[in-house]
Parts: sequence; structure tokens; C-alpha cells
Amino acid sequence: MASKITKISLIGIGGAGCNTINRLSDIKHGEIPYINTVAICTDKTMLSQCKAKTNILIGEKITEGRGSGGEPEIGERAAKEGEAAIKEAIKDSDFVLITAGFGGGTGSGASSVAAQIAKELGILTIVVYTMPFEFEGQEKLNIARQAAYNISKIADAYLPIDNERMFRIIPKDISSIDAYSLIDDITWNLIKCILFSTMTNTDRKMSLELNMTDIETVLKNSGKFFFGTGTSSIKEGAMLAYKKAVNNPFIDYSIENATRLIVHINCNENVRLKEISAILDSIKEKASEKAIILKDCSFGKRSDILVSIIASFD
Ligand SMILES: Nc1nc2c(ncn2[C@@H]2O[C@H](COP(=O)(O)OP(=O)(O)OP(=O)(O)O)[C@@H](O)[C@H]2O)c(=O)[nH]1
Ligand SMILES: [Mg+2]
Repeated sequence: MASKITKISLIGIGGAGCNTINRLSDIKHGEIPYINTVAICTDKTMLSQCKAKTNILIGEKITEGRGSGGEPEIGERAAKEGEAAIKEAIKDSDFVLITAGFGGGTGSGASSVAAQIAKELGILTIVVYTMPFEFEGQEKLNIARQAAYNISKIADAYLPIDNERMFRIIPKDISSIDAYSLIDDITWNLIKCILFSTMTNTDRKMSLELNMTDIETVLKNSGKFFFGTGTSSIKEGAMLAYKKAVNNPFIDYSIENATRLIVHINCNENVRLKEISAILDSIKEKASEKAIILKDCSFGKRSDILVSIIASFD
């Protein structure tokens, strides 16, 4: 089979979205070279520091590059003004992942416009967003809720991450950058899972069990979805990585009653078949009786085991 790489665009919107792209560029540089990164922001200064492949300043006529002032209506109008540039930056993509922090004006207002543009281009469109911390106040929460509602009407699938929930489970002395990095890891692992599951690249030793159609089976028009990853050493066994993945502490729902699932196991060849079958048995037990369960193993040089699960619901 010819080498075919899924073209993924990661779009970071607003301050939080730009930060995510920057942190991922810092840490993950070179790990996956062919991901298209696009930053969209109303704040010129913020954008000038962003390391995305394409930086798009939106709403310059309205805001003069000074941000949305916390107003989602401005974020939305700004994104509409930037429609042509957004379209140009993502038009060749097979898959778009939008990331933003909801609660401010830009991410909350512009995300649904960007999602709409991607959808109209016929691209599978997924959104990972955060809900604000309690200490940010009721107004930001209301803005975020409205943005979440808007996105649920447009995106194929979305993953809400509650900052407050994260705040309750992480060590209290962690820096805010490290805390946000934990959320970025979810986004990054999701991208890796999609990419590894769909690539038929001959220089990696892949089992070629899934393709983009399978990803669509699970994520197209599916609404809220579940995603989790976990790692373990070969000695600890794949089951531990699986348990960490299904118990993703940042998400307040589980794979219980999921109707479409992808389980992706990334490991070296020392992982035993019976470990993989035990994982599948456990998933079958938790998911809906009628669930479609798609499995993919990719065997690389890694010394640990990475299990990722994407699940959606009817
Ligand atoms: N995941 C993540 N969330 C963040 C980060 N910084 C802020 N947030 C959250 O994201 C929400 C939105 O903040 P920003 O992204 O700065 O807002 P914006 O979209 O740029 O909107 P305006 O600044 O009002 O134009 C905040 O209320 C926080 O809850 C970050 O670096 N990562
Ligand atoms: Mg901002």
C-alpha cells in the first residue's frame, strides 16, 4: 500500500489555544513533523509570539489587534472577518482539531466559526476545549457554557475538559504552566492516536488495521466523546496502561455504554497477545452490547506501552 499520511491541522484559538500550540511546539518538536499548526487570535502581541506554522490575526478592523475584551460576539465577528485566511490555512486537511479555553471572548466566539468553516470544507472537525476555573467567576462560566452549546451544534465531536476538576485532582503546588501542560498532553495524545491509527507509513512497523474511515465511524457527527491514554512498562503489562486510559481523571464520564470505540495499542513486539485480548474483553464488558470496537496495534521501538481509547455514544 502506498504511503499515505493523514493531514491533521491543529488550530489553537485565543490565548489558551496559542499557548497550547506553543507548549506543544516546545516539547514535541520533531516528534511528528507533518502536523499543520494554525493559531487564530485577536491579540496581535500574543500572536506574534506564537510558533504555529500559520498565525492568523482576526478582527483587526474591529479590535485593532488588541484582543476581544472578553466579548464572544467580538470573537465571532472577528473570525468571520478572517474566514478567507482560515479556509486557506486548513483547506487540504483530512482532520481538524480545534483547541481553545472557553470563558474569554476569542476562543468562545471564534471556535464555532472556525468549526463551521472546516465542516463546510468537508473536513472531520473535532474540538477540545476547557471550561473555566470556579475562581474565574460566573460570567466567564456563562460565556463558556454558551460556547460549549454552540460548538455542540457544529463540530463532529467535542471533548470538554473542566479546569476546576483538574484543579481538584492535581498536586496543589503545581505551577499553572505545568497544570495546563497536562491538558495539552490530552490534546497531543489524541492527535498521536489519530495519526498512528491512520498512517500507512512503511518506515514504521505498523499494523494497518485502521484508516480514516474508521476514525470517521467513531467521530463523525458523534457529539461528546471520550478520550483517555495510559502508559505502563512492559513488565507492568498492558492492562495497567489500559486502566489508566479508561480512568482519565480529567473527564467526568466514562466509556460506559459507548457505542463506537477505537482502542489503539502502541508498543513493541514483546507485548503478549493475551494482554491485548484481556483489554478487549474489559472494553466489551463496559461498552454497550451493540458497540463497534475497532482495535489497532502499532509496533515501534518504544520500550513502554501506550494505550489510547476514543469512544463515542449514540
Ligand atoms: N488549557 C489552557 N487554558 C487556559 C490557558 N490560559 C487560560 N486558559 C483558560 O482559558 C480561558 C480563556 O482564556 P483566553 O484563552 O486567554 O481567552 P481568549 O480566548 O484569548 O479571549 P480574550 O482574551 O477575551 O479575547 C480562561 O478563562 C482559562 O480558563 C492555557 O494556557 N491553557
Ligand atoms: Mg486572550
